[in-house]
Amino acid sequence: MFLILLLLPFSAICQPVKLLKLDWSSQRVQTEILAQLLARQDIKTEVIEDAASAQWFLLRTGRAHVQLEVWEGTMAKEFSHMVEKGFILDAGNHETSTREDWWYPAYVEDLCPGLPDWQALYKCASIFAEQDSGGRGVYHAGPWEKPDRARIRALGIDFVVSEAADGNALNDLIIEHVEARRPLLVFNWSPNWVEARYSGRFVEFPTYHPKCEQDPGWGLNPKYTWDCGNPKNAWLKKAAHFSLSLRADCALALVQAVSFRSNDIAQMAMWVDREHMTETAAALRWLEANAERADNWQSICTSKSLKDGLR
Ligand code: TMO
Repeated sequence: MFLILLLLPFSAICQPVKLLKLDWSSQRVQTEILAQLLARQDIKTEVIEDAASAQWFLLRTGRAHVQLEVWEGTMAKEFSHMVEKGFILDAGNHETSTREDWWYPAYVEDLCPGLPDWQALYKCASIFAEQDSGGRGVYHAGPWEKPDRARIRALGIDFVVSEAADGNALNDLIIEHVEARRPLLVFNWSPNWVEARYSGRFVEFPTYHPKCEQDPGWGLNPKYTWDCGNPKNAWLKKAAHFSLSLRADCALALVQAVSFRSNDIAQMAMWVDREHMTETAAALRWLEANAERADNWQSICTSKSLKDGLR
């Protein structure tokens, strides 16, 4: 027994698994769920809270080990780069597709005929004008997405960007505008709580292509990049620091096994953002309602093939 303990890599026994808890609700609830599942396997965890913009630095330097919601629309580029460099592992996809882009409540279509086609925005930018926008339309961005100002320039639409500080601020904007039936163009994503409460649509920009980000010659505008929308039917992945593969426990296998579906993710956001449940309470509620799935994921920790793999 003694000998076995000595032979196991020191760091793999002693280091807690550091879970990144970022700045939107479903990700925060998922992180709490994973903390519970790891605790049930006697694996120590530590929760590292930060903004999404800090995640790549934290993962690269091993200050964080797991990020459970990597969204293709806003994070694919850094994620792929980090996987290529070997800093992180692609720990698999959730069973959902995703979208992140400019969104408006359905009643806006009466005021701006032609939507969801983005070209409608040429004619009706002014309905999105606000007090200090000098007659130009305002697009409300969050702290996550890609260069919206570059997209506005490349497509030649008459908009300015206003940045909300965080997800709560965006949620408040959506609620206020919808309740007053005022025009709104805002960053939104799916799955999220919004689609369960309000009807609305994403603006259909020119279809995404990786070249749109890199090659000015690609697309409508020969001079600029970003003349496209974000990907539709995009993936949602889990990222794990490479060191998880060196651990003598089931931490990595468990992260690989965990998979949430659209309705799980929308429900988590609804509980926290609209029903004001704490993240921990939401995590426990999800676990209670989905005990069988959680047990299934955890069964990886007792499976023979995993034990053999670790030997
Ligand atoms: C990363 N997010 C889901 C907020 O777009």
